[in-house]
Amino acid sequence: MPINLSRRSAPPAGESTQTPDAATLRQRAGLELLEIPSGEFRCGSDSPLASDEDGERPSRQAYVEAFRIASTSVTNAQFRRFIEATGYRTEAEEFGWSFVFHLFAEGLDDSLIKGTAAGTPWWLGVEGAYWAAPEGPGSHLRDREDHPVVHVSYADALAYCRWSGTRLPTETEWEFAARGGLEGALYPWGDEFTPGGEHRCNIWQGEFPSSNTAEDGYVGTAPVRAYQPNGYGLFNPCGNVWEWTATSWESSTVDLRVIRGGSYLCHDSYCSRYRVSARTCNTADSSTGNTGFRVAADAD
Ligand SMILES: [Cu+2]
Repeated sequence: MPINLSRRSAPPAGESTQTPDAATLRQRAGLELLEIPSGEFRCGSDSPLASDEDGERPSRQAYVEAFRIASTSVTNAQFRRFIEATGYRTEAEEFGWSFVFHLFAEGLDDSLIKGTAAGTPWWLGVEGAYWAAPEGPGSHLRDREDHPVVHVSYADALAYCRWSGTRLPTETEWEFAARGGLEGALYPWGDEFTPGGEHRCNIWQGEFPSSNTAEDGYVGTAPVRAYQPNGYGLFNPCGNVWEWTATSWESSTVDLRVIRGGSYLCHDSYCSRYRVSARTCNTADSSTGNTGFRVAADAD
């Protein structure tokens, strides 16, 4: 049987193949994003619990265009796909270390501990800690494929976004989506922290920073789909891990980016930023065991 040897369909030599569009990139990355309608809302909070210092209070009127956002933060499995496709090295790997919460570093050799973070002695700089070894050398992701990727810097998050046809949400988009359509509520599910005695997010219970009773089910990260989603279908916007946003923190000469949502380390005795309106920042090149990210994209 004759075979067709024509090469007409091959690209002419020297001509680069077309870059796939964002939707194709997202599909290749295995990402499906939720569609968030445009709308106006009160961003921030006037609650006595809200922080003036953080710029959480007073609330202000805000408008967001329709956009898309992931239902969960990026998982270890999703991030691995990116690393395997690109060979990308994260900033934690380039620097050779990352911040690990002290209770998770207990078995490590002292020689791996570079020191503690100023003012937060429970953060240890651990040599060899990075996304695939979140507690340093010898640690692994077995049983945590569906947990949020951590030890990723702002630049790492942007690199993943470029590869996956996405972007980081702005802070305002993040809050609008995290509110899930509720007006002025403290949390993504309402005003009561544990409705009917049921935990709805992953923060710290017990004595911070020495003992976590894990009453909510988790000492460290939880699977990204733990607990119920909010009204827009977002899982864990609050608690679990902090999420990088595209927004710059006001009045700073270094590159500080707003992070939102709080983490499994939030506890009222030290940090109650697990409210949906709460905000803080980190230096863009920081990586820690409690910060990840959630991707977004423009609407069509
Ligand atoms: Cu906190």
